[in-house]
Amino acid sequence: MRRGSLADVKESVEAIIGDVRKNGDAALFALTEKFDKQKLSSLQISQEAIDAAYDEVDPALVQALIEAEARISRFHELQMDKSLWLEETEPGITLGVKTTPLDRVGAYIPGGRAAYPSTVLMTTVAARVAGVPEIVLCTPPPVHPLTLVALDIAGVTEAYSIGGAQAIAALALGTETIRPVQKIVGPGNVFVTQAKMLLREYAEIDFPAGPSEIGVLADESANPAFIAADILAQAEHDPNAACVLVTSSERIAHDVGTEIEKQIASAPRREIMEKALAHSGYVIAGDQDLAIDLMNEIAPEHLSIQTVDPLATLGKIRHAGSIFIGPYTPVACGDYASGTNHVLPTAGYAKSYSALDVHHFMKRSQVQMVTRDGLDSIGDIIELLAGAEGLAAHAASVMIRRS
Ligand code: HSO
Ligand code: ZN
Repeated sequence: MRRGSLADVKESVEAIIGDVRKNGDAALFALTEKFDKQKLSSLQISQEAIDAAYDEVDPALVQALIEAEARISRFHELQMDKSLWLEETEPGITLGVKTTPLDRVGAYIPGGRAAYPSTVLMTTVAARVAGVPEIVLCTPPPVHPLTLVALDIAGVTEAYSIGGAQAIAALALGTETIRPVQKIVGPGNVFVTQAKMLLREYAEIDFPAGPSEIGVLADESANPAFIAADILAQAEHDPNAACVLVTSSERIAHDVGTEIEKQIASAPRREIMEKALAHSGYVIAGDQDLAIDLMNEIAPEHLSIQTVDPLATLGKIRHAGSIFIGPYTPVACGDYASGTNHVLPTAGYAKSYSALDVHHFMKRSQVQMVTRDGLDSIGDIIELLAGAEGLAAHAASVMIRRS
């Protein structure tokens, strides 16, 4: 995503937000008819519709989703902090952190050409493992049966068939039917992303996520056919996807190019790939350290490390959404089934944002408990600093306890 492209849709998104704010559910029905060409009888997806979806989905696919969900759950459980820790940091002063899940969050799942049941799992399982009791999902109609099965397996508590900026507005502001959420996560097109950015006053968001990206760091030891396959897997996502190979080896750059030509010839999504490749490319760096510096500058959404000592390379990486190490770790592992999350910052935002995880759905309260003796050990400092700030009542709240 060009960061500037959000600005192009700002006015239209503001109009949609204004409409939802003013007209609530009525705006959602009308906008769904206008943009999705669907006349909805209700906004909420019923449990009957979800149950019926199982009959339309290949049982092997249901099983695949169940197994992916189990791995995603396990990895996200590993991220959990203690819900409360307390430590006596000095005599009479006990400090700690209490971690609490958010009460109600929203996940946006894009619709359109493809169904992404894997994204349903990624956004909502992380919230469920974090302990969020109310997980709301929005996705544009018509909703694919696989999406319905996935949201059931993930443990979503409410689902609505609305998409676009209007879905984000409904989640952030609330309507007659949809109560507002505290945070909205999940990928979307520029309209969705712009709506998320504009509504941050009402609901926190994960991060801006645009078209997919892959950066590959490779040296002489890499397998060009594997690299080409990973590049094409990213390129097939979106005509705006971006793929960059940075290597210290001219031969590898050449061989990856040849492999891409070979593999793309029979690829079903060749047209999309070609558009993505048209603004992708490779860089031959003078040495491996320069290659790593450049990759840190790019801060790709996905980073594939194909070097002779990949863990040494990993040590030097500072910015990447998710990192895939060694020849047998295609990015697709993290897209679907290893358990890591595939909702990741793009467009260089990996410099300042983290991959979606349980921490996005939790907040921390700091806790302290001070005894009379403990208060004596810091009382003078408080009284002095409060006096210097002209806040006599602050000082008095300590003095009254010490006298
Ligand atoms: N690579 C995409 C996620 C995805 N891949 C969904 C397949 N399905 C962005 O991380
Ligand atoms: Zn993917």
